[in-house]
Amino acid sequence: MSKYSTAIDKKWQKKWEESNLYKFDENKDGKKLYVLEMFSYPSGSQLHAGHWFNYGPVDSWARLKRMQGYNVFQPMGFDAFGLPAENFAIKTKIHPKDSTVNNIATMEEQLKAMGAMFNWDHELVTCDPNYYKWTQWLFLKLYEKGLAYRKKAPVNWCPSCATVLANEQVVDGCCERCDSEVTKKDLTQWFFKITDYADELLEKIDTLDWPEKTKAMQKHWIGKSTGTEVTFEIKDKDISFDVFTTRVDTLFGVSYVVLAPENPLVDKLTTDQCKDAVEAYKDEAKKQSEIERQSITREKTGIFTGSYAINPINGREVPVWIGDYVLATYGTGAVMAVPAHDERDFSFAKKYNLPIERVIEGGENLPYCEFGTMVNSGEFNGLVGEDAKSKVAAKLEEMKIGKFKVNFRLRDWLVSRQRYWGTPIPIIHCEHCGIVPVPEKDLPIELPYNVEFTPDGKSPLAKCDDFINTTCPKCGKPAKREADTLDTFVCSSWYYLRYVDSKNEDMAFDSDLVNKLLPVDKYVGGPEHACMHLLYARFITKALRDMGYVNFDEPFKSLTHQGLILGPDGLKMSKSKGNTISPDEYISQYGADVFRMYLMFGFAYTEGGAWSDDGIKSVGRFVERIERAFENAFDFINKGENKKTTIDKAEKELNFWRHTAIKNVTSDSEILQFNTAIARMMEFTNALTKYVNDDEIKNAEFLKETCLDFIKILAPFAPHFSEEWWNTFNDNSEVNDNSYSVFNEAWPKFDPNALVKDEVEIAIQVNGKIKARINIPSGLDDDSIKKASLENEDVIKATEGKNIVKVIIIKGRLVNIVVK
Ligand code: ANZ
Ligand code: ZN
Repeated sequence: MSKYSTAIDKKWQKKWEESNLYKFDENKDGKKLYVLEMFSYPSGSQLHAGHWFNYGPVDSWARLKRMQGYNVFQPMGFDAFGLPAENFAIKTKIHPKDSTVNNIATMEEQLKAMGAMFNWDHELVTCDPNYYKWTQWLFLKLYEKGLAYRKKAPVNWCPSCATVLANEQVVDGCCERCDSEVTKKDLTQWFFKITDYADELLEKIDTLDWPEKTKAMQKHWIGKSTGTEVTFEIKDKDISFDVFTTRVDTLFGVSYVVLAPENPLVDKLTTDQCKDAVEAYKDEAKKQSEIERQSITREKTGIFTGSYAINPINGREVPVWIGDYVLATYGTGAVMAVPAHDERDFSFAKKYNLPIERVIEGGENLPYCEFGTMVNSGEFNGLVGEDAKSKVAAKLEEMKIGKFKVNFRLRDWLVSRQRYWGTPIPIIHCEHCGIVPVPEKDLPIELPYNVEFTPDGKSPLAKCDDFINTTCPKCGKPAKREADTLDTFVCSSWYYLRYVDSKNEDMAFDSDLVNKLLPVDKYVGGPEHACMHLLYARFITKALRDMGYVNFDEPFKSLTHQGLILGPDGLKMSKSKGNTISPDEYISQYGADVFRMYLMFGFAYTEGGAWSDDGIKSVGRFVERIERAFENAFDFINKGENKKTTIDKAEKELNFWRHTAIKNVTSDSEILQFNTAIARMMEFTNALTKYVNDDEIKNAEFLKETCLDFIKILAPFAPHFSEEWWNTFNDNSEVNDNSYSVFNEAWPKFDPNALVKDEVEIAIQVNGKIKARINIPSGLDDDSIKKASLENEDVIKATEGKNIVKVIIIKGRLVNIVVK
């Protein structure tokens, strides 16, 4: 039975806290290292295995870095506003503030039981007025800069959450939170102008040490597209409109044009005969989500407006249709249709019997969507690809009916929510003065406690008279506060800055301090944030940089996504499936270090996998084995029996495993490859066990040194266990300062000489068949190896009377003698 238990955990947690071991001092020696794990949402289900997998191993990494001499900053806090607490409140009648405060208290306990070296002095909670005061400040700064604005727009509406959603929160047409189908509503909402930064957000991605997949997803979301805007005139009417095309080389092949049903020109274009049908079609289109409309597999529909447009390059008259596959919100909301070379146009033309004319050569079948040689295109015939595009574009430019155009898929970030549990937007609406920002000195605008927050599609704060009624800061007349609250992603878009200076009451953060500690050197969290949090935070950093508050471009230099820990059945853990793993139970059984080490040994960090009870048991046994070896070593050393001073074979052997472990634990952990690092410590344990169990006289000094090195490299992985043994071996009972801790020790360096084994065994083959095995001194040169091989008796026998054609030497392993 192991002596290691939660009692040891608690003992050292208490000592660490009392001695302020992990207090961050920005003036301490060592290069700063900001290690950040995505903060957690305080929910009733508390810390689950996924949190542990995020925080435990990263804490181990941070501890290793501390021992390597870095001045590590690793804060922790809570992303405490948001819908789950509010929905929970609606169900249980427990106020979101009360449930949140409770959940945070429990989670803090759990996080402390983990024994991570979080800098609790820097803790922040986003629903605390001390925090959201500065979220409001951020809003005002963006407003001042024209980066926060209000507009009426068709927005995503989740009927079940009764609130609008950002584009990023709509996944396959459904609400990211509750999976209900999202509809469109015309509403006046607040937006952040993230599109101003589209180009930089795209370009700078390549400078980041992030997972390639995440970078690709963000690039795709930003969606830069370069093409040409071409002007078409309407026949017999004084109306013109632009289309956006990425394939201007197909211009001669346009056989009709299509407008989005919502395009404001539609009413002007539609002839009297077509009016009723067009109106009916528009109503139908409104019911469909943008995602449905973009679906490749769905049958495309449309209707003729009665008008004709003129293709500016060849004067041809083409019918003007409306169709739901054209989106009002992309490009110009109008496309030139080239059925011979575009899938969607092709199926549309087939369906409605519109002409299909090839203007690009290549491939038998239509549509042919690749580049090719222009045909049926007058003076441009024979041109190919990019060259073709730029020549046609130049001609259009010269005719003043075309211009180069860059489009982005990225839309401005919709930040207002019609819900209660969020940061109030610091804006006042005055009948006389319009939109008036709350003066900075009046911040925070506190979220009132007594509010009827059952969702009905209207902002709950609007019904709270005490909150909503105020006076206009400009004219002093009665006015109303903004009733919407901010998307919680606004809270998390800047928290990594506030951590550094989380108690500052006079400003959001001290810029000098932030510039010193940021960017975050290592950020670790789930991949689900690729196009939301990780994009928003980059935008906010850039906006604050342009306002002079920070001096760096990117918030997170290096990013890792931990994998997912699945239930024992290999499925995603969920309460309803009954396959969840409760960390607390395992910890009380095995101790926090075994739990942590199992997570680090049982899974590849970026992959995760299925939980296994056998797995944690075997890590428990591993810890017991180390314990036994340490105990035996400790007893032996204390007896003071042996005075052997020479290092002979047994010591050399153990030393080899010791330095192999130091070397590989260092390099594997560096890249968060903890499972192989622990495997090396298992080998080290075996070697140590063998040495202490050997009845021959041992070298006590060497043994102690070896154990101390082991404790040091084990310490990041099993912090409580290692601290206990460090203090046992060193008898630190009299120490009164912080020098007691193994975490103030320097990380050991490996000795390359110890890794060279004196002798290696090699196999000798004759014509590919093994004839002998010999031991040779390692590092022997090729000529000597050849000589030693040929002198071997078995080899002499096997080669007798034959011609030696060639001797092939594979260093350290094999000699092959080729004979005829
Ligand atoms: C004519 C054409 C011919 C096109 C051809 C493609 C191939 P990306 O790359 O995504 O930017 N398009 C433009 N605006 C649109 C809208 N609002 N809704 C739906 N489709 C729209 O795609 C640009 C292409 O998508 C444009 O180039 C246009 O079709 C279409 F052989 O113009 B193309
Ligand atoms: Zn006013």
